[in-house]
Amino acid sequence: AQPQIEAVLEDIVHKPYTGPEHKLTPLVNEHVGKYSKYVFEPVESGDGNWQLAHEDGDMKVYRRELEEDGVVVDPLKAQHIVKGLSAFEMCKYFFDKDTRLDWEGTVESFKVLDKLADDSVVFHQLHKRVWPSTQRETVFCSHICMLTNAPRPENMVGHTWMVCNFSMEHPSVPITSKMIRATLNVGLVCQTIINRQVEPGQESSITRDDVSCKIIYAANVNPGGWAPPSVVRTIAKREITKFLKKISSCAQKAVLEQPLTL
Ligand code: 16H
Repeated sequence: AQPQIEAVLEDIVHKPYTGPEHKLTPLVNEHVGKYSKYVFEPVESGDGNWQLAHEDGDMKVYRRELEEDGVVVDPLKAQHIVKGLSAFEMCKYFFDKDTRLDWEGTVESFKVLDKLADDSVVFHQLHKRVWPSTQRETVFCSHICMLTNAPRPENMVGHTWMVCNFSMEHPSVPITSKMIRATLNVGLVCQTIINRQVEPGQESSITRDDVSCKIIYAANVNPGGWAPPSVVRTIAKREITKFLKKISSCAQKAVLEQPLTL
């Protein structure tokens, strides 16, 4: 089945949410192009290296144990299903910096370095120090877009949305010896699932009670320096689980009083 899956993933195309193009458009396209395919590579039927690390209700967290130069860089992938909101609403909420600190437990503070367009922003983040290791910082570009031709789960309505966050360098924040520069590539892909039959043309009758958001979250983290493997693995599993739970409940609350946007 592998060549077939590859052919399907090859067809995925991303469309900018708002545009216009900017100086980092080629870099964004390169990352989103690669990551949008990577996120959909199946964990269950793949090369067998993915292990289920944690399961809690609809949430599943998988990891592949991997070390580079002695540093743990385990790829992580998670799936979750969140009731009462759409794919667009979830991605919008994850992308929105103004509510980030409501759910983001790993960040102490952040700064916008560059607003490239409404759909692309560069950030500098200071992460909370994990005792006893050195504090981490990150510089990354965050981009929100729609994916076309992505594999559709059963009972999906509307479009596939994605937020892609990838580490980059920025002249205004050189690497210093005070902190360790960690690097991450993250993809959050969301699709709306409907739990009742809707006749074609009746889409406007869909309400919040009818929908759930299916999330696939993939993260490749390099802590940027040696830390005890067991510590990194424990923290990674704990933080990705906490993150999924927290952002799900915060996003559900945030959209509660608003009309559904599919
Ligand atoms: O995606 C998450 N947060 C985003 C919004 O703040 C930013 C993130 C990002 C940050 C920097 C660069 C690119 C992307 O996307 C939620 C993150 C959830 C945590 C995932 C697992 C973290 C594993 C940490 C292991 C580090 C060990 C530290 C050494 C002791």
